[in-house]
Amino acid sequence: MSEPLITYELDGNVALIGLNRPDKRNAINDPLIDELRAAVLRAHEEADVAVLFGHGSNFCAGLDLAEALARATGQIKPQRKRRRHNWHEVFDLIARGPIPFVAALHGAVVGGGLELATAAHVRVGDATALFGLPEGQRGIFVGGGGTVRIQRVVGTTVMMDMMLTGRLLNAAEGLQADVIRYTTPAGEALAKAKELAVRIAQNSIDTNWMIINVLPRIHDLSHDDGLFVEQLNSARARPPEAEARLREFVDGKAKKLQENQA
Ligand code: 1HE
Repeated sequence: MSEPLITYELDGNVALIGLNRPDKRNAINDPLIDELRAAVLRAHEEADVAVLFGHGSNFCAGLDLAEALARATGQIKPQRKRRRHNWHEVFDLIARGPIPFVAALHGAVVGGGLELATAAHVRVGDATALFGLPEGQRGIFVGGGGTVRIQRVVGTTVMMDMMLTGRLLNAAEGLQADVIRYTTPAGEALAKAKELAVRIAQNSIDTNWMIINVLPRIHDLSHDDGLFVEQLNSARARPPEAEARLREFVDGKAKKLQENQA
């Protein structure tokens, strides 16, 4: 049997999802997207947080260019019916699903690899990480949600520069542009991502859901509609768990916030 294109492991309440096509630098083809979809849905069922990482020396080289060529030359037939782009579907399952995702990034994080990374909610990059959007050099355009997601993370100016000049950002530049929020020495991104995932898993599941689903939607609303949606959600945040957690603080038994420093 051939190796899976995606590895999956449940470590306590954290799912570890690994891109596993290192000989092709974890380039994303249709079978890999299908396996990623299955892993994400499984994590939704049984984990409270998931970590996304790449096996081998890179996170992900983006779109499988050989498959893209086969499609462009008609060797892969287009589907008879129009349907939602499979990357949009799967990346949205990550970005707007029931659980937060932490991405551990190293080596090349380019094109669709960066689109996938920005579907995650917290991103860690090690010292080897390089972020880029080489679509211009390949004669194609971003298609995995990057115009929406990457543009919101780094802003139009940075994204346009990355796309027009093909410039790669290193870890320090990625940190400055908010592509990542944490950097580590080489080889340590996954350990840091796991540590953050364990910490995130200690939050209320309900609040985590609101953070990843309500916050980005409010970002897209007007001031007035945003405050309205905030009120609907904050009024709803009073499950028995909230009462227990509030009581824990009032009784002086809650963990000190200072323990959460990066
Ligand atoms: C690939 C791919 C790929 C590597 N599709 N096969 N993405 C890109 O434009 C990035 C293309 N890749 C690279 O620039 C480099 O491979 C890397 C910088 C990522 C890594 O370099 P290196 O020297 O470690 O590896 P390599 O020798 O270039 O590649 C090793 C093998 O992986 C080789 O195959 P082999 O059979 O000859 O060993 C490569 O062909 C293969 N490989 N990357 C297919 N991307 C929905 S829109 C999204 C738009 C995009 O993502 S555009 C960006 C596409």
